[in-house]
Amino acid sequence: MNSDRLPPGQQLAAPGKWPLVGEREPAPAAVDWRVCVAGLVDAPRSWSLNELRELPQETRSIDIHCVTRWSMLGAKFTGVSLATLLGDARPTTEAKFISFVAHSSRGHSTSLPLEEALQLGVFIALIFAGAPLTSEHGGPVRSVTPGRYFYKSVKWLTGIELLAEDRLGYWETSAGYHNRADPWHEERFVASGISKHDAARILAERDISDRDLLGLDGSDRELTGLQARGSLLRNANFQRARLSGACFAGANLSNARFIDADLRDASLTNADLEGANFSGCDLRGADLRGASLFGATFIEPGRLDSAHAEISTAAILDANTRIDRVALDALTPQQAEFVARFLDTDSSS
Ligand SMILES: Nc1nc2c(c(=O)[nH]1)N[C@H]1C(S)=C(S)[C@@H](COP(=O)(O)O)O[C@H]1N2
Ligand SMILES: [Mo]
Repeated sequence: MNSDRLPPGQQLAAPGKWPLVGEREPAPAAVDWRVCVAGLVDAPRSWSLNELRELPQETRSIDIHCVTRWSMLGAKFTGVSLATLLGDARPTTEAKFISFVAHSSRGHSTSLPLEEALQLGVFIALIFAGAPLTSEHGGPVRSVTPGRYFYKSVKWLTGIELLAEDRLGYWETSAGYHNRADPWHEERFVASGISKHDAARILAERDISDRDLLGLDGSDRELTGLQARGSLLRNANFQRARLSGACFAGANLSNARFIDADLRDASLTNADLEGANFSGCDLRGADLRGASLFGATFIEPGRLDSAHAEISTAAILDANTRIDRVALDALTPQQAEFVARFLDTDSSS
């Protein structure tokens, strides 16, 4: 059905549910919200919301793909094309990159090559599904970049800056997100800077708490009781690793792979498990309370239709596996249905 519109490794979010990702609110707003275009342009200028509404509006149906593996197809946004704004501001010939800056407490931004932004048809959205964009989803105005992971679409847009050199955005610098972000090529994260040899040395210490180890390869290792409290392990590979009794409390394991790993009695409390893959992983006695589960996988989606899911593709859970029932809201319906079978009502807090 929609499989030709779903890039590799993505799953549909629950129908009608638009997950909230990243910052939840803008910085306290000035009364008069303006979007300005500045930097390498002939005519720097800014628009109030009313002035934006007076420009030619377009409505576009966009397939949203979040790097944490949920997708929402056919999201209807209405707003002004970037080309319209740049037609007025006129980038100089030196302008090669464009940065979209949010009015947010962490000064969030993201960037694109200018030519690519125009080719992709970036636009500035004020309306979602016929109603003003809600604040949590970037209202009053956000950028929308079709054809890229959704972190290339900034919420609470106030600044558009034309640049000669690229200026990496928030996720691209602080989280190792890939700067090209093409979902069809799964450009989620930059490659790990840690060699397999260094990974072995680091893991031999048995305590990697609070360390930044993006993309660490711990596959096939004997890591029983590993201490990884608060460590940054986005995109880490723990395929088939023996991790029973390990502690990942508060760790960032976004998009980490635990396929066929042994996580019995491990603690993953308050961990960021967005997009993590637990197919075939033994989670008996594991504690996932307080963890964020957007886009997490517990059973390979392809196997869900068959009544007899192959055992190797499904996580192993039991009544001692601790997962907050509310956290299931972040899963796709199929994943939630699979996990819910194992939760007895007493163990969900
Ligand atoms: N200002 C701002 N914009 C942002 C983010 C953020 O944290 N702050 N997160 C990005 C990411 S990673 C995603 S997936 C989308 C999420 O938008 P949503 O919360 O409306 O789904 O916003 C993007 N734009
Ligand atoms: Mo995202």
